[in-house]
Amino acid sequence: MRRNPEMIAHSTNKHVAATALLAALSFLVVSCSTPKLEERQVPPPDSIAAPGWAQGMAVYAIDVDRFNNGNRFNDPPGTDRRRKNHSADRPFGGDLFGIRQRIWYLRSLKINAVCLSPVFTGNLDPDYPTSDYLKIDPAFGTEKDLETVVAKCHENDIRVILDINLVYTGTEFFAFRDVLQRQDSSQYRSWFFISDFPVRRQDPPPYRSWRGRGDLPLLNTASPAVRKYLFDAIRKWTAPGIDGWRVLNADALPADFLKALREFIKSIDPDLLLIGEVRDNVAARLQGDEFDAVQDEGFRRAVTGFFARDSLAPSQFDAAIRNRFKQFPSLVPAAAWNTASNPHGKRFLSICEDSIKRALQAAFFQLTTPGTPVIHYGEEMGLAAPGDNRPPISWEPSDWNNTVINHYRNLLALRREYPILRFGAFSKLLADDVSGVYAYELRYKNRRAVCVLNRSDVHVDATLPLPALRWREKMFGNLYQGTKQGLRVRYIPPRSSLLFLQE
Ligand SMILES: [Ca+2]
Repeated sequence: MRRNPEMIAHSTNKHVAATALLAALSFLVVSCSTPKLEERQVPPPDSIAAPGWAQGMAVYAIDVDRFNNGNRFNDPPGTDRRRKNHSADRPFGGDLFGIRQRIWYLRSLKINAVCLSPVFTGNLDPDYPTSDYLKIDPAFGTEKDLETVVAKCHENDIRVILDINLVYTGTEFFAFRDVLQRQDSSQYRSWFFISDFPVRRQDPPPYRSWRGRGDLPLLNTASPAVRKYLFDAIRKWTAPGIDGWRVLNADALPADFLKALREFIKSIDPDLLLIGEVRDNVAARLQGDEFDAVQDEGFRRAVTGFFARDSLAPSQFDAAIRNRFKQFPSLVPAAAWNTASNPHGKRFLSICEDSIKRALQAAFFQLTTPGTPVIHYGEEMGLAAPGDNRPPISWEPSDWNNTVINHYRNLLALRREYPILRFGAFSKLLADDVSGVYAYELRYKNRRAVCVLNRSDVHVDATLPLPALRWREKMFGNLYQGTKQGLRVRYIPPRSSLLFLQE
């Protein structure tokens, strides 16, 4: 696949950016007190070996069933094709061909990679119990469909990352079925954690399972036969040219398995990206022997508290964000996969009680801070989800919220145009609990960008401690001249975000 020329330029200048970022983060470490919890955590290394192509990306996460139904002939039984009032527990019919049909849209958004929800047999169920890791679920399409999506995405400079659930399977998994049939004479008995025979589908089950659910038996990843089977599957699906794997619920997997998984995946191609979905304790996962990047809940918690619920004051938000940065390797900001909401739960806009302004501020922050922003399908169109119903999206532009989609398009285009928004070293400028203003600076190659957020419901003024430079504000397009006293910004609209680039 053709590499983005800017990425290559970045890798040659990585040391400069890295030094600036290290300096900024060292300052943060010195200036923050360390909570007790963090003392027990492993400190992040300075650097880990993440592929260069993954630096500075914006990722679009797709729930394959809900994204676009491109082929009605493979719709599973019980499909509910309604986009509005869709039943949460029924499939929508989305498939790989549907993704192929919308690559033009993904390209127009200027995202760099797509991350697809698990597509193996059994993964139509949103708990992703797998019954065969070696086959694509027929509801999603065929192996050829996956190959075509990968090829077409690559033609359009979009990387493809696949999700995989290695923690548990479904009871239809061939090895589990064999255990049900042959009981303790099954050659697959060691693939699970069976405490008692006979094994039946019952609750509580006589085997270890996900959250005590008998339909989701845990896989024994310590078994060499299980490892061989899973690694063979990963090798098979990596062959069409996918660019990486995101491992779901990675902190439920033993560390020695994760280390072996990394070794295996990197032996196929060191340029494959490996991401772990974890809850917390991210630094332990980023020591260079497990993941290149992690998607945790820290970012979501902080932006929800600050932008959606107003439960964090600017100074508390600042502390939460800086604490989070401390857990990541200072030289690899892309290691932090930043999501605003959980795709299986309430969407950010619904958490904001449909306040577009709050959602736009959170998106602004997500797209202008160190890390890899992960946009869940439809978020950029103003898709709301008040519950866990994973709503399908409409492809009628008249159903999209123009203010929201223009905001995302604008910011994603600015990220492409200005490397400082992807690689800039972050430092706080102002966290004013009285006015509600939070401002931060990004620095890259002796240039500065300044982001100012008014998280209040009134117009406010702010003076930012900056040298007397000339600035272009990119959201409204005005020119500003700083003075010896700093950059004075008057009458900042309620719940708005400003982006100043040094002229
Ligand atoms: Ca379909």
